[in-house]
Amino acid sequence: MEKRFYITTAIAYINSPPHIGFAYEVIGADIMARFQKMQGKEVFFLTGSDEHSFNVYKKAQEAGLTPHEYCDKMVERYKRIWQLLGIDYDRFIRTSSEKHKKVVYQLMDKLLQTDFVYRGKYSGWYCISCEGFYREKELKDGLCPIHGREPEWVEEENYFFALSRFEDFLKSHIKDHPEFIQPEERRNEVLGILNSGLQDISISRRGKGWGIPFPGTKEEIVYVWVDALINYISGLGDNFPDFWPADFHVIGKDIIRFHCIIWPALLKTLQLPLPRRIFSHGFINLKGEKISSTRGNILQPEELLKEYPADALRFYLFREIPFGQDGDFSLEGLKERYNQELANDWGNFVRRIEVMTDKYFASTIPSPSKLSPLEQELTSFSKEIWRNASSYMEEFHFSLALQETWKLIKRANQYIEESSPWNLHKTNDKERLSTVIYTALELIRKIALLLFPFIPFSCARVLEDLGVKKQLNWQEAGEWNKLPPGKKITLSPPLFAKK
Ligand code: ME8
Repeated sequence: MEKRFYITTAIAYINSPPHIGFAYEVIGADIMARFQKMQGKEVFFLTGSDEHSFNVYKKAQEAGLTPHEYCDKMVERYKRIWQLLGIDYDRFIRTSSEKHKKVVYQLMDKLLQTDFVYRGKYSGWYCISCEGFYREKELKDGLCPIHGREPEWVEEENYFFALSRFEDFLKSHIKDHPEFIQPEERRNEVLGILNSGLQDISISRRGKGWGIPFPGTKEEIVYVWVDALINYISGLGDNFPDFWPADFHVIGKDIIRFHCIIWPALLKTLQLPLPRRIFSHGFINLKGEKISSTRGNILQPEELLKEYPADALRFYLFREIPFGQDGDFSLEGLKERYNQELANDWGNFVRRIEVMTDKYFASTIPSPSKLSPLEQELTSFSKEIWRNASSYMEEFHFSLALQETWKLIKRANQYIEESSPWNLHKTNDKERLSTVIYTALELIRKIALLLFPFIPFSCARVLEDLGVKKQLNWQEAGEWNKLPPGKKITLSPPLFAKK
């Protein structure tokens, strides 16, 4: 088994604070990174900021700051929110950092030495929100199909990259590596783009003093998308080339042509291995419309976190929306899932069992005796849940993994009703009572491990209550009898206060 695992998110344009749409992507990557770590992998998780965009430059000017000063402030804000949301990244790469700029410059220099780069004249439409070029037929009623804003007409002489020469290469790479672009719908979309023919792209732009100088030019800067894509290499620092290629680039569906066409073509030209997999998630919408700073319909995690714990947000997004598809964010939905599933189904179960352990066994883990058919059935049921959840996790089917885990939580609650420890206590059936409470504590341990990648704050507390060691292990979520009888547990307040 490959021991290393490298996962990245897109790097955001930081002309506005992170909205829930981008947070969704970063949480998704965090869930995968945590899951892989629990499997004993050496994980490198990269996120960061895409700073050389014109919108960033404009925002800084409006704020009366230099772009650097403006970006420093925004980056602090991003990092603070990621911390609040429990994003356990290894490095935050900034494209304005000297290290990144150096790598970009070197790679551009190398690219210039190939026969895939030539001088040419560009004229066409450009959307500054996408920082992308559009053909006339790609516009929607003359507007950018993603941002709905009017594109600029641009005419410039600059360097071109011969992207059109990569059609066959990309088609056969996608055919030979069906896992390369996920989900399948996006793979088909990329194949569609390839079938309709590629055009060469310009990779240098007339600079406005904010960008990475293009080697050998006086006034040109590296096209911001080429600059940004290289973060996946520069962000590794000394871990390049050991961690390259990336196991997963996690991105939104609006930027697949940059990641699935331009990036692999650049890498191929630079004689570097291609990323193993690119996973594209869908959009978070508000009342059916994509949340975006350009559209101004923003929902900020900062606001939501005043009302709900980070775990609630993390849970809601991934329980509600299959990663890969679009989904609507609703405050009612968040509240309902929080109250019903987190507070009632899961939080109450934990609380009840901890209280009973305290009451019946002075908070000491009891010793189980002979398992009844009820516990035997529960053992095999939970093994099956673990197996299913494991394969769903590998494939980014997070909502299905949670669905499985919820089956176990429901079953666990049912088990307590069926075996009614309070009656066993009344009739002084110590043997049965020990077995039931031990089984219930084991269920908590297993479920908390299954849920840890999703709701790490509360699960860390539960596992700590049970004395589970810090080095969390996914395998152990599939095993029984891990809790040592005789050890004390901690009785904590309820996990989730009802709203
Ligand atoms: O595209 N729902 O930056 P960005 C889900 N800088 N995901 C969303 C979303 C929504 N409503 N809105 C945005 C860029 N995203 C470039 C990336 S990578 C080398 C350079 C996602 O700030 C979007 O799809 O516009 C992208 O993956 C990420 O947020 C950053 O978007």
